[in-house]
Amino acid sequence: MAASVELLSGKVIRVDSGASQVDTPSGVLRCVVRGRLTEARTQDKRLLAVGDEVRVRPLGAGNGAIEEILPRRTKLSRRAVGRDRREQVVAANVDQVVIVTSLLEPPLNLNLVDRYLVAADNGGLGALICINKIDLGDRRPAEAQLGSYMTMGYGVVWTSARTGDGIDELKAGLAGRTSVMAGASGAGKSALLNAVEPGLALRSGPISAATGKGRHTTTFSTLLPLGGGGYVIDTPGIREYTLWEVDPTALDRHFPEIDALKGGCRFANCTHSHEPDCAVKAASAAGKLDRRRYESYLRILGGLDEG
Ligand SMILES: Nc1nc2c(ncn2[C@@H]2O[C@H](COP(=O)(O)OP(=O)(O)OP(=O)(O)O)[C@@H](O)[C@H]2O)c(=O)[nH]1
Ligand SMILES: [Mg+2]
Ligand SMILES: [Zn+2]
Repeated sequence: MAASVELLSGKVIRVDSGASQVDTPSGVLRCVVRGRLTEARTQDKRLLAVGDEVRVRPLGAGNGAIEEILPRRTKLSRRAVGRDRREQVVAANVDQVVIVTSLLEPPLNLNLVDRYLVAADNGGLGALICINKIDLGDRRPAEAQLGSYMTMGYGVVWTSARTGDGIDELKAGLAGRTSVMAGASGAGKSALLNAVEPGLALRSGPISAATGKGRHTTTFSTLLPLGGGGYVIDTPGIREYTLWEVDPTALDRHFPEIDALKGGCRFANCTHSHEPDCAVKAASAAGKLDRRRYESYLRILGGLDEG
């Protein structure tokens, strides 16, 4: 009788339609997913996500079969783009999202930062805001805009992958935990990781002179171990980020400064958009609430209503 082969514990480091890569105590294995598992989780666009903890049956010659996907501690999800509107898990079992936006080229995008902050909070993740490419211009106007985030307690790091400014701070923010880098294409996610850890040698590419946007240089999410401990997931930049399963009546919970005001609204289920006697709207009109953040809230709320 053949001895039963023990299953290995592994971590998914890359997801591919054919075979995914799983880091196990026996090295990185190319793995297929067992057929019976593919029947479950039909809600997900993909069954597996980078960062998933799995149990693998080794098949020899560097191959394996994923027998079990362990429950996810946390996840960063979005709604898939295009026709397929199912959930897409961008990363599983991560502790924080590092939201990268460049100061310039492409321009600062705080509305995207706000979306990611909501997604992070909704998925049980921390967040670190990273303003990159500070070598390209005056950062003072951006500092004024970021002030309200710092007041709310969000960490903000100012970096230049080119000059090395702020890289030690980013490195300290990544150490010892699992992070996912997120943001627009061309913001410098891969360049930052190369600056933090030159051995990674990730591809980083110029933005388009014609559109001023990135060219989607990174095409796969990959989980990378960090020398000082911890992991980081580099992801492909996105064009749009549509939230997944955020309850419109609870969106305000993900905006700490709006959440703090809503007790003064006439209606307990106020969405702070059209209702009378809304304390949030009043605070915005009186200049007591960052107007741009309030507009960002309303824009996200409008998108959620589309369903
Ligand atoms: N001046 C300047 N350029 C930078 C900086 N960081 C990145 N870049 C440049 O910006 C371009 C885009 O960088 P990437 O690292 O490929 O950006 P990305 O966010 O990984 O983009 P995708 O993989 O497409 O999502 C490259 O030409 C980088 O050299 C920076 O701090 N300053
Ligand atoms: Mg990249
Ligand atoms: Zn209200």
